[in-house]
Amino acid sequence: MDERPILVERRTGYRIVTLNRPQRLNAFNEAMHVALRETLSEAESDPACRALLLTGAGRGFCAGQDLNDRLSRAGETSVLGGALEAYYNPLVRKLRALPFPIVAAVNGVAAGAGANIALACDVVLAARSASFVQAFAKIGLVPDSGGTWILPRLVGPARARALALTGEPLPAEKAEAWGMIWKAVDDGALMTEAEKLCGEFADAPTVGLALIKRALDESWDNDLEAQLELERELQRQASLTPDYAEGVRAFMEKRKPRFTGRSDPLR
Ligand code: T3D
Repeated sequence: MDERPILVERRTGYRIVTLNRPQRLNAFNEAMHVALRETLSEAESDPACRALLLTGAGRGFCAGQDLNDRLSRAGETSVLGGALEAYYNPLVRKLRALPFPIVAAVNGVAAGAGANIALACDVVLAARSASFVQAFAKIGLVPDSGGTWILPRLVGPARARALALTGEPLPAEKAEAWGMIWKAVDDGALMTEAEKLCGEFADAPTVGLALIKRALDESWDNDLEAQLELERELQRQASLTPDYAEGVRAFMEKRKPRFTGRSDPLR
């Protein structure tokens, strides 16, 4: 068995990143956090990487924090906060800010921070057998990794409250019906569908997609006036990319565009 906590497979234009602690349902320990951080930074600095697929090894996606690391020998628990500041919060910020789409392929249970890290990705596909569990309330904690921010925005306040307060698992199909994820797919089709999507993103106008991510994220804090201003500015930036020129040319010539994903402005 491969002992590395994060596995990376390079494909043309994208990378598959696998959380790899299957015996603990891919729960996070420090080594996994550090390896994931390095993996995301490497992907970000590689201009050939234009999308990323995040999934889990074995039967789970991720069970959040490894609780073995939270119990001392004396049977006492630890005071928390430090790990959020050092690892979980930077991870969520990074996933939201990466300048290309992140597809989560949720292959099994996603619990605690594992659920909210999946929801921080741009497009969430889940196997029909998967479920999402805001497990925090069951152990006396508060949803973290952005859960209290993103859940009400995705499913509305009533459902977010009940999910967070009960810690009840939400099956993938219901998550799709509630608008919490993009799609629930047959278990056997999950990776094929997720890779197909990443392949499409890898051929897409990457800078434009990064600007779309930014526009949607910033919209939560903006009124309409501010958002219209932001759209004007981001559209200006998008229009300077070679991919915009190529997109219009390809449309007029009735052919498939060949996007480079580059940002160098036209002169
Ligand atoms: O710094 C901080 O600590 C703050 C940050 C907090 C972030 C958080 O994520 S807090 C929430 C932590 N996560 C949980 O509370 C979830 C705990 N796990 C579960 O509730 C259940 O395991 C699941 C609902 C995820 C899945 O249930 P099930 O029945 O499919 O599997 P299982 O039998 O419970 O688990 C399989 C194995 O994985 C089992 O080990 P074993 O008995 O086969 O040796 C289980 O102990 C282990 N496992 C599952 N989750 C964790 C874990 N081991 C350590 N930590 C876990 N989180």
